[in-house]
Amino acid sequence: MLKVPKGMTLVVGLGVSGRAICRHLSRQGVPYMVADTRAVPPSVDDFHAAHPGVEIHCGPLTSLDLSEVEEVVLSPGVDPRTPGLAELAARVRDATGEPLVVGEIALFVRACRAPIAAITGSNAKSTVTTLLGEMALESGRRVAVGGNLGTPALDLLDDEPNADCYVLELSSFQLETTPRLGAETAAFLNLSEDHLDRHGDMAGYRDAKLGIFRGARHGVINADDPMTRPLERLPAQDSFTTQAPQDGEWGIAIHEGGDWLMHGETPLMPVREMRLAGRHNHANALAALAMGHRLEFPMAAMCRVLRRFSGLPHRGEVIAEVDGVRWINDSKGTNVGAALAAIAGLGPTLEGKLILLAGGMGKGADFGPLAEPLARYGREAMLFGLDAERLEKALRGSVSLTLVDDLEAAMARAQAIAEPGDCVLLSPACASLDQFANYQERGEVFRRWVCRLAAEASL
Ligand code: UMA
Ligand code: ADP
Repeated sequence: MLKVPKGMTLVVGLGVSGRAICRHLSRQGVPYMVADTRAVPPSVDDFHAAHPGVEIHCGPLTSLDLSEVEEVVLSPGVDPRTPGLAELAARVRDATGEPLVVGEIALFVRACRAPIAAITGSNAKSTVTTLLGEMALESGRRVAVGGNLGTPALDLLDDEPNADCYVLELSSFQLETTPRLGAETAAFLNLSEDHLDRHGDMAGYRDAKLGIFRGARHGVINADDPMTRPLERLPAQDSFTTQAPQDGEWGIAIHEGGDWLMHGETPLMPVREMRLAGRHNHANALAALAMGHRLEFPMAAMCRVLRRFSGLPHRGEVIAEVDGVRWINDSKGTNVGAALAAIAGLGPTLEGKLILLAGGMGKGADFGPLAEPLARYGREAMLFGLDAERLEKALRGSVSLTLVDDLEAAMARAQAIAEPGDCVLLSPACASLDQFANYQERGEVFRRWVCRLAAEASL
């Protein structure tokens, strides 16, 4: 059994975060070694070249003696309940009183000297994080944006050591291993089923997400989703709703004959001037505004961002309209809540019907909630990937359903049955990893196929 020497930190995981953790510890002069539970983790040779002399252990953690380890720092993809870690997780470090097993964000909090704005939720994290980052820039702030999205949090400290604000997207995996975040402002956007394979049940998943509020000076919650409420009242709190705002909430109300974004009684801007479409995106805008207001960004600057921001790739992205049929890439719709928001957001805007392309790894989720909006707006759903049959069972009786082998077959069938005015929506309600490297690759397959179709149609 390999013993981790006394005083040595153990980094678990050789992915994007693991490497950022190693770079951070190297900069801090902390001695560490690395473990990865996989027999052959990706790009070990590159790691050796970048960190000569750092020992790497591959395989089960149970074959490591961790009795004298200084601290264990986990990558987000590693479950703290992994065999070999479980009994350590209950212990604290004598030196700091912090748990012995923590994640990358715990190290970030220790080293960060500027206010943190942190965003979590089952969906819309990347959209709100990017919006808030853009609002900070437009307000003349020196901001660094990353976390679960883009640059790993610890690399931000090195890239932007003089940032006056860090905007972080945080996943339940990252929050689960963060003892105290201490954010200046923290938002919990929404909660729907996801990652139950890791967190066990909705209560465990919500608990992990509520970690966003530990030590927060200000919280932003979704008044339309009571599951986003913290268990104890925070020093200051704001809420957003897609209804008329009550008691100083951020919401939407009729003003000058149209829907406006509102802060309490104050109209901010008409929603039709936003480039992002759909009620779910109006909610996202309100969440970003509430956080930006707390950070004292000028309202005019924030509204300028909302007028120009057209969204991120793979999130409700219109790729082309071919023969009157719109093809939309929402490959980032990796869970039921996201697909639901996309279908319910788009459905009412269509002249024709919706053709849904869905499937992949369902992560144990209940697909039942998709049946009602599909029955209302759908023409047909093409189902592919690992959980296609489970989807078929859950959606039976809502729209006609076709099981196909893969996304390309789904697109060919969609093209054959679509009528002018229809919309073909890739919003899979599932992770992509059974048939693709990631959701981006899935979205790119969709994009390339549609671009080819559009080119052929224009000949
Ligand atoms: N793994 C092992 N054994 C190990 C280490 C990793 O089996 O010892 C596996 C994990 O179970 C996982 C994969 O390897 O399947 C990658 O895990 P990782 O923790 O090494 O991942 P990173 O490459 O460090 O990327 C992580 C986030 N990934 C996860 O949380 C799974 C990235 O979020 C994030 O951008 C990056 O850190 C930078 O902070 C991606 C993600 O899918 C986008 N996040 C989930 C989501 O958004 O739903 C939470
Ligand atoms: P995340 O980073 O949480 O995955 P993204 O901003 O990348 O969030 O969006 C992911 C998916 O969530 C997209 O497919 C989008 O259609 C859907 N979505 C966007 N806004 C909302 C919302 N307010 N509620 C539910 N789903 C949403």
